Amino acid sequence: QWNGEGTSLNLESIVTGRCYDYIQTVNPTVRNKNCSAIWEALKQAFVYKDPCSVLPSDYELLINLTLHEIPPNKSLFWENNKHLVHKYANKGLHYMPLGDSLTGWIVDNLNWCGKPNGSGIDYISCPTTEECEHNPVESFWRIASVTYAKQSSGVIHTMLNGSALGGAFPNNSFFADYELPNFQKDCVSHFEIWVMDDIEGADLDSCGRGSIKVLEDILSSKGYSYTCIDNYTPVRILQCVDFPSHPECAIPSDSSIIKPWMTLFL
Ligand code: ENP
Repeated sequence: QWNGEGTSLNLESIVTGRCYDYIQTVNPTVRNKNCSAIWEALKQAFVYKDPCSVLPSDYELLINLTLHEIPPNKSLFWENNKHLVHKYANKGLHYMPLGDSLTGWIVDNLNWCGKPNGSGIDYISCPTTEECEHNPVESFWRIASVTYAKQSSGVIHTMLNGSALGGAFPNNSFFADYELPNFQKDCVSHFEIWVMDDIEGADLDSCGRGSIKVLEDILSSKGYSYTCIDNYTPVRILQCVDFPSHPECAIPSDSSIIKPWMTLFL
């Protein structure tokens, strides 16, 4: 019936299992979460409901039950580079994007929607956001994004894709629509923007031009200070793991990279 994929099979087991895994092994600083209540809160938001009538507010209980501190300076926002962001974030150890917080972790990459009859869950198909805005997955990420931005403090990091066709800072993105408007001015000290081109991609956007300029102007108009860095080296090195022989990833062989301490071994 719908154009999107149906509910992920074994959703209850995956969500509940991810929840226990998160609090016991991924991020044990998060304690005292009730994983069965968390599943029930997700279920009540969509099961037996019309999949085009689920609102962000239907997830309030779920958000409250999964909430924990996002450490200052550890928030990481992004568009169009999910894989790279999560490699760099390293399951919340290096940075904590929404997908590495308990709220995002339990449903990342999953799909879910209801139907008014039968089992109450549609495993065949779910509406896309083009078909209807108020679908269960879109509404979940909207309230999760707003809450995450409100909780974020200190230096806010943002990783954007300078090779993305729609622009590194696209219109109508979660970052533009639900996160940027919800930062708490008093809690945010600075923004750091990393514009990462794909290793084999075009340099379409970079600091100070195109859609990044639009983002920079929005931050300035809101009174935030920011730094913008093109192809931030630590992340570039991580990209090069997948392209070891690409010229872009060559390590200079001349003496300019020989540090004084290295001469001890020469
Ligand atoms: P996409 O389209 O590259 O990737 C969406 C995929 O990442 C979906 O599989 C989704 O899981 C998962 N995901 C993880 N975190 C988010 C998220 N946070 N979000 C929507 N999907 C998320 O990413 P988008 O749609 O452009 O979203 C990027 C946004 O995430 C940025 O605003 C960033 O700052 C934010 P599922 O369950 O849908 O299969 C917020 C919205 O953190």
